[in-house]
Amino acid sequence: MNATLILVDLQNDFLPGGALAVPEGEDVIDIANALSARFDLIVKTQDWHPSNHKSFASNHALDVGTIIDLNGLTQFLWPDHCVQQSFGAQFSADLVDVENTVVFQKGENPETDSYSAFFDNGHRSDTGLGDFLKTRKTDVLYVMGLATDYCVKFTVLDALKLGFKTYLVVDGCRGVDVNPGDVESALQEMEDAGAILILSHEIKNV
Ligand code: VGL
Ligand code: ZN
Repeated sequence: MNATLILVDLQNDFLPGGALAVPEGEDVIDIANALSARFDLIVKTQDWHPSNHKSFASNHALDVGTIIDLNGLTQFLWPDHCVQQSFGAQFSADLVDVENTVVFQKGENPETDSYSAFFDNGHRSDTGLGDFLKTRKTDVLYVMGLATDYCVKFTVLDALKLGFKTYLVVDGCRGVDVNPGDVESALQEMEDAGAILILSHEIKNV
């Protein structure tokens, strides 16, 4: 067994004061640091949008929360966030740097959103993460981060489709909950798809 830790979008814009702050998002940083020290390979994902990204309400002169069709896909419009090179796109300064960490960016194409660390929302382009993990002989993934009901969920669902044994570290995640209950449904959806829901203190011998 070869396990990799995936830290999803632990970036300033998803943390207090950020453009798309996830409630209690800061509570997962200590867990990320504690787990990082125990894995041989850590992947950090980074939401990385150009300023003209079409998931931004501002680029349509519409309100945040409006739902539109974007190139054939349903798109919830977000505030501007994680703009390339901005402070908001940087990883939290409280995240401790560890060796053997690799960064995968997503969301660069202005025409499509990309919640999953593996593919864009239309499964039209590939970040290369799946092949990378296979070349590193990873067969087990532990996933945590922000936000449970968006980037964590779609990362986990794609990981399962690609055949990885996938653990979702529940206390290491927080969600947006645009509609109350979204986080609960996301956890259920991941479990139904085959994810194993665990708490960080239950992780042994990785
Ligand atoms: C995310 C909304 C937009 C996330 C990224 O990291 O969950 N959510 N972009
Ligand atoms: Zn985004």
